[in-house]
Parts: sequence; structure tokens; C-alpha cells
Amino acid sequence: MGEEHTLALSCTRRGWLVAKQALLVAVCESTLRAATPNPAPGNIFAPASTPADSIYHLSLFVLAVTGAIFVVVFSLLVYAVLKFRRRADDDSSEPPQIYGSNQVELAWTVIPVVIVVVLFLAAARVIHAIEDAKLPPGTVEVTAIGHQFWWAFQYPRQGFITANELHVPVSDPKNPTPTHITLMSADTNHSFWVPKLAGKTDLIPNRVNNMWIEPHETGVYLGQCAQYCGTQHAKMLLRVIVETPEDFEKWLANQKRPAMDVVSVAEGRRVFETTACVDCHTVAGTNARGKFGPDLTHLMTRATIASGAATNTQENLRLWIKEPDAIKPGSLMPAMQLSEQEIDAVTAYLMTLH
Ligand code: HEC
Ligand SMILES: [Cu+2]
Repeated sequence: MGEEHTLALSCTRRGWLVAKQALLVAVCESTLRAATPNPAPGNIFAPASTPADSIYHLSLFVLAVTGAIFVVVFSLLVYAVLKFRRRADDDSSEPPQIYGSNQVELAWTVIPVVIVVVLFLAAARVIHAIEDAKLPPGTVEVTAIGHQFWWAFQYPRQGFITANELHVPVSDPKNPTPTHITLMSADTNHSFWVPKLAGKTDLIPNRVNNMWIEPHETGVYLGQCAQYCGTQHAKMLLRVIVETPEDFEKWLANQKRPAMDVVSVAEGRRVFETTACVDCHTVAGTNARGKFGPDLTHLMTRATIASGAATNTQENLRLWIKEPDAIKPGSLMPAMQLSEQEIDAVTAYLMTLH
């Protein structure tokens, strides 16, 4: 990923400058290692994409206006409470009773109305700018389909489908390459939310929604299904991998290829192809054409399995096949009751799907 490359570059440069201080190089290396498994968390106050940026600036404006109202109202309240508190020398007579004042009532009607109108117009402007944006010809098209409890990402122009980890190119303002996402659902309501990239948009059965992102920096952006969709809603995570155009093209080229056929794992492939796995999963180039679960053609290009619920290691894959509920209780993949040897073989087969 680009970010790591630049980090690596500045690390080596700094390392050379103080060539004798091997220590520094070691420190640099550990920073680099730490940077890899620690992707940018979902922070709405650190936007890295055009729609998220507009929303962030609007939220600062709304916060400033409502913050000013809070300060004025609270100051007046504190002033009134202190100034007109009960004192020892109070006589018990009633204060003068006043009814009505046109000026005051006009002021506290008109000023709030003006504030609400200003907030409305500011929000309407941002909504219009995002919803009705004209996307340039270089726009990448992706269709995201929400499933209980994972994401399918279809690249209609390239003709392949992947799962859970969305790859998009970084957008250069001089030659913008935003990504347009068509949102659909296979079952119930979901919501696509990657806070650093854009606002939330729901995925609703029998309805097509749209959104777009335009990331300015490479990196991994985390998100989450933001609409309760069932038991494992909390483990329906999103990872958006924003790459340099070159890395993105390489990734596309690999995803378009059918699955690798490695002779040494023929036994695992046989088990996979003769078990119900093929009714739910697709592995391009084999008889597995199921659509109920994630496409596994390039499973090993993903860093996580089960929609971010576990890292994609041999150990976790094995555990997942043996007992999906151990990782994601209530997930819609059944434990297939394979023997230990069959599980080992299938795991070895899946590990070759790069
Ligand atoms: C009834 C349909 C069904 C069958 C049969 C099935 N799976 Fe799955 N599988 C799923 C679903 C659904 C998911 C997604 C679960 C989730 O993330 O919530 C999944 C997820 C996976 C994943 C993780 C993929 C990813 O990228 O997250 C792997 C690996 C996997 N299955 C392998 C297998 C193997 C191997 C078999 C056969 C032994 C098998 N599956 C049988 C439905 C099925
Ligand atoms: Cu969901």
C-alpha cells in the first residue's frame, strides 16, 4: 500500500542519514510493522474523502452555531439563577408580575427561525452537492450487496465479484477517480458506513441506493454495517482498501483470473467440490458456483474472513470450517461435520486461492 511505501521510503532515507545508528533503523522498522495491522480507524473528525470532508465541514458549522446558542442560553441561565436567588433580607412579597412584551416575544421567535433556516440551507447545500454530484468518466463502478452478515462487492465492468474487502483507487484531484457504489440487499436492511470516506447509506431489499466516495489518501479504512440486521450485525465489518492506481490495476487483473489450480492440494479440492460448499460458494474455474456465501476465488487476497470477524490465517480458516459459530455465532454458514483430515485438506486447498 502506498502509505506503507512512503513510510518505508522515509524510513530508509532516515536510516541512511544516520547510517551508524542501527537502532534508529530498528525503530523505523517497528513503526512500519505497527502501521500495517493498524489501519485508520473510523473517525468522523478525520475525513479522507470528498463526501466525508463536506459532511465534516458542515458538522463544524452546525457545532459552532449550536455551541454559541448553548453558551448564550447557559450564561443567561446562570446569571438569572445567581442574580435572582433567594437572599436573607428578602421580604416575602411577590415580585412585580409582568405579562407579555412584543419586543421580547418577537426576538425569541424570529432569531430561532432565522437560525433554523440558516442550518437548513447549509445542510441542503451539502446534501445537494453530494447527491447530485456529476461523477467524471474515470469513475470506478462497484455494486455492494448486503447479506446477513457479510458484503458482496461486484465489479460489473470487470465482471467479477469479491467479498468484504472493497478495493478502490486513490483519487488524484487532477485526474479524479471516485468510486460510485450501487447499494442493494439480499435479505434485510443494512447500512454502508465508512466514516472517513462518506456518510451512511442504507441497503434496502427491492430498492437500489447509491453513494460515492473519493478517497484522497491510500490506506485501509474501517467501517461497519450501521443498521441492525440480525444476530451478527456487530461482526459485519467493512474494510475499504484505497490503493495507488497501479496497485489497484494489479489487484483487478488478479481478481479477474480464475482460481489457481495447485496439484498438491487436489485432495482438498476434491473434498470441497464434493461437499455442499459448492452450493453456497463460487470458486471461478471450478464447479463451485454457489451464490449464497462469499466468493472464494481469491480468498487469500483478503486480510480477514467472515466480514472482518477474524484475520485470514490458516488457524482461523480451519476453525471457521470446523465450527463457524466459534468465530461468529449465528452466522449463516453451517458446520459441515467434516472429519479432521478433510478439514485439514480443505484448509490447505483454500490457502492456495490467491
Ligand atoms: C449453506 C451455505 C454454506 C455452505 C454449505 C458453506 N458455506 Fe462457507 N459461508 C457461507 C456464508 C453465508 C458465509 C459468510 C458468513 C459470514 O461472514 O457471516 C461463509 C463464509 C465462508 C468463508 C469465509 C469467506 C470470507 O471471505 O469471509 C469460508 C472460507 C468458507 N465459507 C468456506 C466454506 C467451506 C470450505 C465449506 C464446505 C466445507 C463451506 N464454506 C460451506 C455459507 C456456506
Ligand atoms: Cu448488516
